[in-house]
Amino acid sequence: MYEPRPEHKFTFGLWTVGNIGRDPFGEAVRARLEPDYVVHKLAELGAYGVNLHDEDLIPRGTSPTERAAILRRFKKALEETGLKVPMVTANLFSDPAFKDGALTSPDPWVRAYALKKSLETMDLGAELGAQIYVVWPGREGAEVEATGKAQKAWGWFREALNFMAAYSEDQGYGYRFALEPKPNEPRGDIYLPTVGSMLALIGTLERPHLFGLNPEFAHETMAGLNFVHAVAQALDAGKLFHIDLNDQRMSRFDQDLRFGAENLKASFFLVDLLEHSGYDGPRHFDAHALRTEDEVGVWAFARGCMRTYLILKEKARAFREDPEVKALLDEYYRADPEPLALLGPYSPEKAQKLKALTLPEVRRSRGYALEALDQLAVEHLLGVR
Ligand code: 3MF
Ligand code: MG
Ligand code: MG
Ligand code: MG
Repeated sequence: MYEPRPEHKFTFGLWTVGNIGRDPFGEAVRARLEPDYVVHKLAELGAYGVNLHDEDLIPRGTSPTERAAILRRFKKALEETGLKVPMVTANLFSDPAFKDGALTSPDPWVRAYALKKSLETMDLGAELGAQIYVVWPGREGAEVEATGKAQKAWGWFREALNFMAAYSEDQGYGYRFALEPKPNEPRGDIYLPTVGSMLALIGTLERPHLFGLNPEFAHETMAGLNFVHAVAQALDAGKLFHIDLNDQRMSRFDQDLRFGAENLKASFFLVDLLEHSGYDGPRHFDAHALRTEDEVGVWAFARGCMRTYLILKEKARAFREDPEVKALLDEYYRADPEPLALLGPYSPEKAQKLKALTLPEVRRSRGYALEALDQLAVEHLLGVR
């Protein structure tokens, strides 16, 4: 039971299981894993796919002949295992050139270079069959306000996204672009900090239908926001194009913990939401093994992410089918026809009737039975129901 299989659509980034455990204070603790080796290991574990930044596969400065050799080896591993590459993304954060922004650098040389890198990553992804292109604007932010850059950054970012979408159309690549918000780290502040701010930006683009979200559990959580609500809003807008699953303690540095390692209850309601929403995209884990781990720990981490998801999926199903839960929810959403007739689209008659409405006193004193409902969720999670 709870065995991951390709139809569950679990994916990992090369950079996640391949994370060598560097942190701002300490050196690498694990050796680099070859991409084709990662592909074979992930396939053994039951994953569906592997995602990558351009540089995870093709390090900066690789010659065209070396590039071809790397790609041959990688594609062979994909063919041997059946693993897919659903998503690619450009690394617009590691190169020193990007220290004051990539697509929103004040230096047009750097902006042009970041755009070139993005186009080349789209070419690479197309060769590998990717359909989703993630943009994480991790260096598009600031520590110093005195430049006034916050007034220009949106325009530069918008221009770049418009260019990329036009290029994708021109080449017939068919990408859907998934924008990934994060409030901070590595910049003091990042310009597009939340799901809501990304959604607002999409409405200002030339091809809004090609743009959606790649929300990440850790990113909303580190700012103390509710990730389940953020995903629900993205779904409501028809904009959940991809998702980064991991875990995180609130108001700490970027932790990228194993899925479900910290906020079990929020993870439970997230899986509940995803599984009942009709979302059929990849369930991508953007996390990595703790720095304490060797390679054995890396695969335990990867298997743990997927198993926890599947366990929570089963728990969510049982919770929704529990007759006591159903009865409480029926009561919670019970809707009297009288007020219902006054809601919905505007009409002058409804407005008149609304003004004559008196709220029955019992609507003030009633209880919503949420203590009982929440306790049922807790008991399902604890495995006693
Ligand atoms: C940083 C991130 C990134 C993005 C990735 C694009 C390195 O906190 O989450 O991971 O997810 O660059 O998907
Ligand atoms: Mg992250
Ligand atoms: Mg991270
Ligand atoms: Mg991420």
